[in-house]
Amino acid sequence: VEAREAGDVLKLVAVVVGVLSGLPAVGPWMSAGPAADVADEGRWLAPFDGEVPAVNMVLMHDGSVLYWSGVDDHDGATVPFFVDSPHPAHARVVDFAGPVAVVRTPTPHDGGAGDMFCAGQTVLADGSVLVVGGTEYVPLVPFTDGWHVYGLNSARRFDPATDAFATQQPMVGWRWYPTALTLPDGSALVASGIADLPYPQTHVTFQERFDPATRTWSVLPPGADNLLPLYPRLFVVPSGPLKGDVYYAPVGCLWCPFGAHPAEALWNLDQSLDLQANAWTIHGPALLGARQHGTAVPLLLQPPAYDMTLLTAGGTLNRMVFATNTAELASLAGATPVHAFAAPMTHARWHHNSVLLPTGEVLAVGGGMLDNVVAYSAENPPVLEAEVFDPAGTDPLTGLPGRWTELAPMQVPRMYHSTALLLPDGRVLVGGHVPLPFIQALIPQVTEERLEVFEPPYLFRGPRPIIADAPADVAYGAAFAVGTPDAASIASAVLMRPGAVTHAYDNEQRGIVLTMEGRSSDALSLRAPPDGDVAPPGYYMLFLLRETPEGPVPSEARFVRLA
Ligand SMILES: [Cu+2]
Repeated sequence: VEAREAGDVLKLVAVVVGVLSGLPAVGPWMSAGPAADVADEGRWLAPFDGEVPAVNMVLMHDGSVLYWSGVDDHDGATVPFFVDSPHPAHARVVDFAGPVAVVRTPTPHDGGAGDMFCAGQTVLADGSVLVVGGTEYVPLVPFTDGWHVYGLNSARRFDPATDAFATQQPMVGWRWYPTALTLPDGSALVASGIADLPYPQTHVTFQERFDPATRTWSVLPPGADNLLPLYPRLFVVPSGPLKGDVYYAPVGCLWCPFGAHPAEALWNLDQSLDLQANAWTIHGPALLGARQHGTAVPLLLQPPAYDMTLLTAGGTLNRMVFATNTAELASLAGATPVHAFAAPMTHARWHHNSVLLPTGEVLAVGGGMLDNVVAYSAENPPVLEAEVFDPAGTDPLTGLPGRWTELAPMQVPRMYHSTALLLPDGRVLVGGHVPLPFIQALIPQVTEERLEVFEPPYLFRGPRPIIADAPADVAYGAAFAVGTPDAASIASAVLMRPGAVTHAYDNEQRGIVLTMEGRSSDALSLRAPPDGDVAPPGYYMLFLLRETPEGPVPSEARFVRLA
C-alpha cells in the first residue's frame, strides 16, 4: 500500500511537471506531425505490425532482422507482462528483401531454452546469434515478500541459414540483464546479470566466455571478477595502451539491485578489463557520473590510428526520475580515458536508442523525459522527435563539440524496452516498448508490437552510389577492390558492424573507415582494418559514401565477412 501511495505521489509530480512545462495532458503524440522537409528532417514510414514487441533486435548478414520479446510458458506460469498482446510473444524475423516487409516465425518460436525476455545477445563470427540469460517467471506481485525475478543460465544460438534456434550448453551464471560482447578472438564474453532480483548478493560478479568452436563456456579467472551494473555498456578498445581491453562506459541499468551494494559507487568510473592479465583497472569518473539507461556509442574509427571516442548521452543522473539531455565524449586513445562535455541533446531522454550511421553521425530516437519505470503517467510524454549528432559540428549555444539537429517525429512512443538499428539499405528500424505490468495496472498503455522505419536525410540528397562488386570475404589488413561506377565521386568507404540491441544498448555497434589506396574509373582499392581489436571478426556492412553539397550520401551496403 505504501508503494502504491509512493507511485501516486510520483504520478502527481509527473502531472505538475507536465503542467509547468506547458505539455498537453493527453496524447497528441499519437497523431502524425506536420509535413516535413524530408531532405532536412528525414521521414518515418507508416508503422507496421511486427506481431511481438521487439525488446531485442539483431541484424543478420542476410539483411533480415531477428527480434523477440520472450515471455514463454515453460513452467505454465501466468505471465503478467504483455497483458494486452494478441499474439504469443516470442521471436520473429522481419525480412526486407521484397517490396513489403515480411514477418515470419523462426523455429522454435521461443528460442527453445528458457524465456528470452531481458536476455543478452551478440553476433558471432559465423553470423549466428548467441542469446544468453533471460527471465524465469514467478508471480510478479510488487512490493510483497513474494516479489522475485529469477535470471536464467540458458544459451541459444540462432542460425539465419536454417532460420532456427539451437539450445547450447547453459552458462555457469544465472543472468537476468546480462551483456554479451564478441571479442577480438571471436569468442563471446558475458558479464553481469542477476540471479534473483531484488537480492543484490545474487548479482553475478564473474565473467564467462563462449567458445564458438567447442560451443562451451569457461569462467574467467577470479581477477576478472567485478560487480558491474546490469546491462553494462562494454566495448572492445581498438587502439592505444588499452588496445584489446574491454572498456566499461559508466552507463547501464543502475536501479538494480536497488543501491544495496557498496561497489555500486564504482559504477560512476571508467573501468577496463585486460583479457590477458584478467585484471580490471579503475580509471577516473565520467564527468556527470553514471547514466541510468542512457546510450553509449563509439564514433567511427578512423585510420591509421583507429582511436575510439565514445558518445554517451541521456539517461538519468544520480538515479533521478528525470532524464538528462547532457552528453559526453570519452576518448579511449590513451592509458586513461579522457572525458569532455559534448553538445547537449535537443531533448532530455532516457530509454532512447542511439544508432551510429555510415556518415559518422549518431541518430537518437525515442525515449522519454521521465522515468517510466517508477513514474510513468499519461502526463509523461515520450520524446517523439528524432535528432542526429554531427561530431564535426559545434553547438551554437554552448560552443561544445558536436551538433544535434532535430529530425522528424516518430509516430509510436518508444521508451522502456525499445530498440533501433541500422539496416543495410541505410534506413533505421525502430521497435519495441514494453512498460512494466504494475505500471500498466496504474495507467493503461500499450505493449508496442509495431515496427517503424526511419529514412534519414541522407537518403534525400540525390542518387546513391552503387556497389557493383565486392568480395564476400576479406582478411585483416588485406587490400581488396570494390567495383563501383561512381568511383570518381566516392569520398569514403566504411564497414558497419550489424547491430544487436536491447535496453538502449547496442553492444555490437561499431563502424570503421577504410583506408582508400587508389581508384580507377570503375573500382576502388581499399585496405581492411588490421585486426580484431579494431574490428572483431564477423560480418560487416560495406558502405560507399559520395559527397554532395548537402552532405554525404551512402550506398546500399554489401555484406563482407572479415576474418
Ligand atoms: Cu527489461
